[in-house]
Amino acid sequence: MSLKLLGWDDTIVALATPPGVGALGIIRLSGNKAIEIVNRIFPSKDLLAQPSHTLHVGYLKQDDKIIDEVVISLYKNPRSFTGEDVIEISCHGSPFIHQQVIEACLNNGARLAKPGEFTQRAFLNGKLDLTQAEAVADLIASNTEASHKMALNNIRGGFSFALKDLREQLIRFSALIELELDFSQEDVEFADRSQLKALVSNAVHQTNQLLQSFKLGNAIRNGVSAAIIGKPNAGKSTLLNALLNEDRAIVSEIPGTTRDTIEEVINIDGILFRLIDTAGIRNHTQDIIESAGIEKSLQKMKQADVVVYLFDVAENSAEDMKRVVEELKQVNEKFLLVGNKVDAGEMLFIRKKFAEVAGCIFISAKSNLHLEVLKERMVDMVLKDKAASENVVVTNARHYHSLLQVYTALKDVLEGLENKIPGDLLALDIRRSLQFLGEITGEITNEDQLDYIFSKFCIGK
Ligand SMILES: Nc1nc2c(ncn2[C@@H]2O[C@H](COP(=O)(O)OP(=O)(O)OP(=O)(O)O)[C@@H](O)[C@H]2O)c(=O)[nH]1
Ligand SMILES: [Mg+2]
Repeated sequence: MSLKLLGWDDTIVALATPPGVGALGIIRLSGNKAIEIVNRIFPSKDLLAQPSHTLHVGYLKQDDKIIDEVVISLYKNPRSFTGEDVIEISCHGSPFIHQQVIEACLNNGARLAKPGEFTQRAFLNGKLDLTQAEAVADLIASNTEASHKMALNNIRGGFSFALKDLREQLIRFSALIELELDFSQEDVEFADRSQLKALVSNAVHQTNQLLQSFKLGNAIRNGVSAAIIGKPNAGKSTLLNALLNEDRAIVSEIPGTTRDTIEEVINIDGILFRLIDTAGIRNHTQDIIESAGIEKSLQKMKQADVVVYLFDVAENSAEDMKRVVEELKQVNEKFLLVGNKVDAGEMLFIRKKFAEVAGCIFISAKSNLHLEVLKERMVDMVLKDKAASENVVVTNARHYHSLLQVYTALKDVLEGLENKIPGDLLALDIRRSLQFLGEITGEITNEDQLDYIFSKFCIGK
């Protein structure tokens, strides 16, 4: 279908900055009439005669009425974000002015952009691949330093790079196999089967790492749940308050103070943790379903990404803690053992007491002691998967599902190689994995998929 039929030869306009009052607002136009349209409402200069990548100060006028004094940035195709002629009008940040400027553009032949249409044009003009385009959406949505960094890395092509590498390896493999098919009468083998096997195992390994990184990507994007678990009076609510720096949960010396779970979000080193304070759990299994609150605590402990098990260092022995470790391992492998109330005892003595319990950290929630160590360990726990993924992180559910299919197809290839299946069947499985890889980077797409992806953007992007 031609771009014209799709409406791609229109010139589009939208507010590119958040709506509302601000110091500045930017209105963006893209399309082959962008310069002409703005030229009609910008009498100070002939914009059509100006070179690309230039700035122009002057008044915007509609019917001889001044709208605002503005700065115009001019980009000529193909050296622009969308690959088309692009004009950005920086005006003062009042919604009234924005509306007037956009209306003036509409009156002179532009139309309002659909959500994500600027980025979609950039993609269609080969300025971005699909993973990079999606990273633009992530970048806009990112609200922590870590997710911001990750989205930027994707825009620069970090993820695409890893996929391209994988694709090249596969294409090489499939070329050798297809070559064999051409000579099927002669019954020759160009592709050294053991070499091929090594290549595919490597690709399976790489895909698996990318899949693993999704968990981390998700954690950075959506936050990590951290359940604070422990016996009544261990100081769980005190810890929640200390980490939040506010008196959120009720603290008292009466065991069983917290009856229901309380959730609050904090940002540690750019990762959002959803802290969950729970009702205290009595340690012995026979009275474990003591109340609905405890039942809920256990539920939270199972579901949590990280379990912070808090215990009172004076009230528990090393033997108690070893038992707890065994029980925790059954429920959720990802736990931190945290001894609380060290302010009430002698640090040296406490360390010695729990020397046999591996990986314990000691804090005082009430006196704010060693909370930094705890935070560090919580972050470490989340980032543990990261080492394996070599910094390339899959953050997008669509990529994850395509990668999963690549992984399955590659496993089929490997199995085929082991069972010495004929080359034409092998070639089919390879092509299948190449197809799924192509879907991620946008080399193979269908229109529905594109519309879906870009509709999730906001207008002006
Ligand atoms: N000395 C000392 N006391 C603490 C510390 N942390 C908590 N406490 C005290 O321990 C008591 C229980 O604290 P909470 O935070 O209510 O304990 P919890 O684990 O939430 O208890 P439940 O909600 O009943 O399960 C309170 O009197 C706190 O002041 C600490 O680090 N040192
Ligand atoms: Mg409590």
